[in-house]
Amino acid sequence: MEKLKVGVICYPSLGGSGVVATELGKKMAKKGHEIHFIASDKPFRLEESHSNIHFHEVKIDAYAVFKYPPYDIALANRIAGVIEQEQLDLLHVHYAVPHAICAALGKDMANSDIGMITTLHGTDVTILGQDPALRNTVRYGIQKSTRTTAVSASLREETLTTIKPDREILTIYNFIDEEKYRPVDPGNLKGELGIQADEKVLIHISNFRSVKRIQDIIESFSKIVAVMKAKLLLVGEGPKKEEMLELVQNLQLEKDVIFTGKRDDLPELLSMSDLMFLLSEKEAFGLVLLEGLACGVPAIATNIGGIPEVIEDGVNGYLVPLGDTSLAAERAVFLLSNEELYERFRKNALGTLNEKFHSSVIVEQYEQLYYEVAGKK
Ligand code: GMT
Repeated sequence: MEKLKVGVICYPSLGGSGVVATELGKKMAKKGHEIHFIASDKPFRLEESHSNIHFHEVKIDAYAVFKYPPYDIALANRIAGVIEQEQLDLLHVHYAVPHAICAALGKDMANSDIGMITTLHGTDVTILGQDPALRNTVRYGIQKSTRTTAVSASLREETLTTIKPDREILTIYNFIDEEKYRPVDPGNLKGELGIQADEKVLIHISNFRSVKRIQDIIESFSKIVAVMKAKLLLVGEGPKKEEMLELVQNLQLEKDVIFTGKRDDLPELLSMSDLMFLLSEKEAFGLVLLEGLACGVPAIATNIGGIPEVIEDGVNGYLVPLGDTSLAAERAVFLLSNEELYERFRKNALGTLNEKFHSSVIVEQYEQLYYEVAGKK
């Protein structure tokens, strides 16, 4: 089969959409395709180089005439340049706003009719798409795309209902790198973090945005730690961190809640954890759940968005209604106190990735779509 030249547009910073874009690009490069990342920074997981991977930086200069640096225009201009210079076969755009619009503009600037795929990741639809000022922009981006995908059936449904595009939307689930995320030996990590051998470890990993409702996790943990020996690891950085530090102080939980900051050793941290918490109010998929499951960590998660497509209630975790911190605590205590049940959940967690979320399955789905959109075989 002919190899393709693909332009990939994504947010390079910490976040699931950037991770998925990067991991997919790496897998496609290994399959022999030429992948051109076009972004404001090198995507943060693009650490290893591969001869099929290229990075085209979008430089955004500040000019006195602009109140805000014109990221969108600079990106469109760079996309146009790369289409022409590299003779791309297609574009794969992650996150609708503004990326799909920039890609459409870039194609127009280059006078190009190459196909373009837009992958919707979540808040591009569930938050930006709710804003009347942006809804038409999201719809425009979808209409300009040859094909649009959503990372869960729930996000697909929500897009069809709220954005009402007159285009089909395909569900292609997220995936993770199974070679990296698997049960590993955490060494003395527990000791280094001041966790005793007989304490259960609960973990939450996120960008600490308000949508993650970390206050619910802390509240739920306060009920758990009242009845069993446990520590809560809060991994990541973000706008809500200060407020969460304060809440922990107010609840006098400083001894048992550990803020680790951003960490690179996620497989080790997950491998020493017993249970993941994700109590978000919106979550199109919840990539971090897959990372946890792959390391054998079941989850307590909210019954919203795409989460029920990843966590099966009573199988690889428990689902709870948004804001029900008592039920979240009750389920956690029940699972952590019952060894046999826990072992079953852990086994099921590890098995979750064998079928519908395996990278080989998902990469194949994207590759087929790439060929279809590029009009090549
Ligand atoms: O939309 C966001 O909040 C950011 C975005 C990201 O770039 O991490 O997260 C979304 O995309 C991820 C990857 O597809 C999903 O795993 C997250 O569930 C989704 N976040 C939300 O829907 C809140």
